[in-house]
Amino acid sequence: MMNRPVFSVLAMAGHDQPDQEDQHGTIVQEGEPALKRPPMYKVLLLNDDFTPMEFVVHVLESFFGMARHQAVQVMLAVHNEGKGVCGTYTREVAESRIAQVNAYARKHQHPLLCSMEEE
Ligand code: TYC
Repeated sequence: MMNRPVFSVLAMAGHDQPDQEDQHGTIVQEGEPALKRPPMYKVLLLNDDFTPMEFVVHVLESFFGMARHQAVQVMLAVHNEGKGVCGTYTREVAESRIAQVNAYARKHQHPLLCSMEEE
C-alpha cells in the first residue's frame, strides 16, 4: 500500500468530520465555513416615569419601523415590565439605533433610554 504523507496522519486526529481519502490516497477534511454568522444584539427600551407614552410609540414607529399597533404593544410591555426588545441587529446597527434614539429623546428633553445586550 502507498505511504500516506505525514500531514494526513496529523489531519486524522480529533475532528468530528469523518476524514476521506481523495483519488491520490491523501486524507481530505471539510474546512471551516468561510463566513460565520455575526453575533446579534437585542436593542432594549427601558421604562421611566416621565417620557410620554405617545413619544415612545412615535420612537418605535420611526426608528424601528413598527406599525402603530405593534408600537403600542411594545410600549405597553415596556411600561408594565420595565424593559422590552425593539429588535435584534448586528453590533454596528444596534449601536447606531441606540445612539439615534438616545439623542432624539435628549433633544426632546425626555429621559427615555435604549440599551443593548448580546442575544
Ligand atoms: N412609563 C411611561 C409613562 O407612564 C411610559 C413609557 C413607556 C416610558 C415605555 C418609557 O420605554 C418607555 N408615561
